Amino acid sequence: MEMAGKMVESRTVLVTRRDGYHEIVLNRPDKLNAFTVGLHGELMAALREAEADDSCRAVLITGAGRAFCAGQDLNERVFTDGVAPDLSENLAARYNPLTTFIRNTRLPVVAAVNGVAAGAGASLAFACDIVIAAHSAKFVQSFSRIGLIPDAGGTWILPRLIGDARARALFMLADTISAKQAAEWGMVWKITEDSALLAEAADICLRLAATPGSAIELIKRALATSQHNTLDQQLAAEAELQRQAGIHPEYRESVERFRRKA
Ligand code: LHQ
Repeated sequence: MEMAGKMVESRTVLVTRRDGYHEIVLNRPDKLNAFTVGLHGELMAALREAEADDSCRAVLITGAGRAFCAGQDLNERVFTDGVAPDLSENLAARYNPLTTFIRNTRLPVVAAVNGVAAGAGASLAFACDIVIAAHSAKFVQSFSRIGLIPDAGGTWILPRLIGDARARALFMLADTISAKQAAEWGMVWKITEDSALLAEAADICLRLAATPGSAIELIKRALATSQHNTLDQQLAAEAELQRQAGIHPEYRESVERFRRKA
């Protein structure tokens, strides 16, 4: 086991175990951190390792160099060459499990979007629980430019973030959206000065790490069903999740702490 703060280097993903959270850096800066089979494998391994580490209470994902992630590596031959590749296999094997993992993990996942997020790189950011972006970051739904549809959950998540009219136009026109516009539209939680991005992301992770993990996990579960439940169904779901929250020791401990201070 590595000590907190020690960097564990692999080829395309860098992991730093910090106190309370793991920092994961997509690390193909020359190719704007585009997804390859290898990067997918290392990213999933890093996420699974974070989840399995009891001392880890949040995950931070960012990109090395000037980009966050440029989506699928379009030079990865198996997905672009030859006669009619079956792209659904790549989605089923890699992108879909990644999105599902981020949404379902007990850990809050923070994306610090340091530069351009394109295609499935944007979908990755939007799958995360809290997204902050550097002032110079950009978002582009570049899929239609190359004859594809948004994937990795993009057609589900983005309309829910910014509404159908904006998502529909972005998907079809592939306009590049500035970080400022993304914040105004509700695509991201907040934007920061470029130089302040990582400090801000670290601060968010530390605050999440100091929040009862039981609450964070149950909030994620409540939000996962709220989009398709009726109000009555969601009220029932809230009651069940709150029952679970109420019997967790973190609830009793937190209330006792509150009362001692009062
Ligand atoms: C790249 C990439 C890249 C390889 C920049 N691949 N090299 C797809 C297919 C299969 C299965 C399932 O799902 C998907 C989902 C998808 O993600 S589809 C969308 C794929 N991504 C894109 O279409 C984005 C392509 N990239 C761009 O449009 C631009 O590079 C952006 C707008 C991201 C940035 O533009 P610039 O800042 O002008 O940078 P650049 O274009 O000069 O790129 C720098 C280098 O990175 C360059 O390499 P080089 O060796 O010439 O310096 C690019 O070729 C490379 N790169 N994106 N996706």
